[in-house]
Amino acid sequence: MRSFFAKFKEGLKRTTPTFQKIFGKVGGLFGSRTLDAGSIDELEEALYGADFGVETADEIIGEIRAAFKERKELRGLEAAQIGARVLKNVLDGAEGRIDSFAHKPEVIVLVGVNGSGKTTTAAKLAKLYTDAGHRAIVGACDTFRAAANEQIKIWCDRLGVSLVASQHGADSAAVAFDAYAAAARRGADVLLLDTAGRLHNKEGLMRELQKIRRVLQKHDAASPHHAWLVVDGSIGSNSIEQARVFHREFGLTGVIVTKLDGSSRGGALVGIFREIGLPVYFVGLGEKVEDLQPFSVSHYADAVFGLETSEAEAQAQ
Ligand SMILES: Nc1nc2c(ncn2[C@@H]2O[C@H](COP(=O)(O)OP(=O)(O)OP(=O)(O)O)[C@@H](O)[C@H]2O)c(=O)[nH]1
Ligand SMILES: [Mg+2]
Repeated sequence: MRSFFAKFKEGLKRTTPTFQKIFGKVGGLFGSRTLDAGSIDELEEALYGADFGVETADEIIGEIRAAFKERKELRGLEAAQIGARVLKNVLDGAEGRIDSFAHKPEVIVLVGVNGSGKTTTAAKLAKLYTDAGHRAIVGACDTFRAAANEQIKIWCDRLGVSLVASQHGADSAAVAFDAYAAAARRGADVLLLDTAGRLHNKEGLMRELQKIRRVLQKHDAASPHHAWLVVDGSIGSNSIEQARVFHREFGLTGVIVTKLDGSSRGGALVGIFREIGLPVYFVGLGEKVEDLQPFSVSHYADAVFGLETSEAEAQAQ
C-alpha cells in the first residue's frame, strides 16, 4: 500500500513542477544545483502565482533571499527546505482535528458552492467514520438539484450507510430535522448533512442554511457541532472570498479543500487559514471514496516544495 505521504505528494504533483524546475531538479532528487539571482526571481513569480497570498509569498521569498545573500552557493534543496519551513510556521494550528465525538450524534454540516465536492465529500466522510468503527447517517439536504438524491443514494448504498432523504423540492430543513431524529433514534455517532450549492451570492441559499441550523438546534442547542466549508482547491484566491461569505452568513468551524489532485494552485488554504482563521480538517485528493485525507501541515508543506517527509515523521502521522 502506498504511504500516506506518497499519496499526498502524488495528489499535489501538479502544484510542484514549477518549483522543482526552478530549484533545479537533478536526477530524481532536485537540489544539488546552486541557485542564481535569475532563478530566485523565477521562484518569486511562481510563489505569487501559487495563491499562498502576498504576505506568505513575501515571507518565503524573503527568507530565501536572506539565505542567498549570506551564502551564494545556496542549493535548490536548501531553498525548498526554507520554503517548507516558513509554510509550516504560517500554518501552525491549521490542522483541524476531532479527537473524539462529544455529542451523540455529532452533527457535521457540509456547505459550499455548486460543484465544490460536498456530496462526494459526505460519502468520503461516511466511509472514513464507518471504517473507524462509528455509526454514520447521511442526511440529503440538497433538495434543490433534481439528481442530488440519486447521487448520494448510490454512494450510501455502496457503503451500507443509512440515508435520510426527501423529495426534490422538499424543505431541506425538514430533512435535517428528520435526519437528526433518525440518527438519535438509531444511536448514530455522527450525522453528516449534505446541502445544496447554489451560488453564494444567492440570499436564498443562506436563508436555507440558517433554517437548517435553527431546526437542528431544536434537537440540540449546540448543533451543528461542525460547519465545514467544502471548497474547490483549484479555484485559487476565489475560495478565500467564498469562505468569507459563508463564514459571515452561516458561521463556519473549518474547511475541507477538495481537488488538490487536479490543482495547479492549492495554495488558497493558506489564505483561508491566515485571513479567516479557519482550520483545514481534510483534503480531497481524487474522485474515489477513499480519496480523502486528514490535513497534515507537514505533509502539505513538504509536498508543495517537493520534499520527502522523513520516514519516521510519516509513520508518526
Ligand atoms: N479530482 C477530484 N474531483 C473531485 C474531488 N471531490 C469532488 N470531485 C468531483 O467534483 C465534482 C462535483 O462533486 P460533487 O460532490 O457533486 O459537488 P457538490 O458540491 O455536491 O455539487 P452540487 O451538489 O452541485 O452543489 C464531481 O465530479 C466529483 O467527482 C476531489 O477531491 N478530486
Ligand atoms: Mg451535491
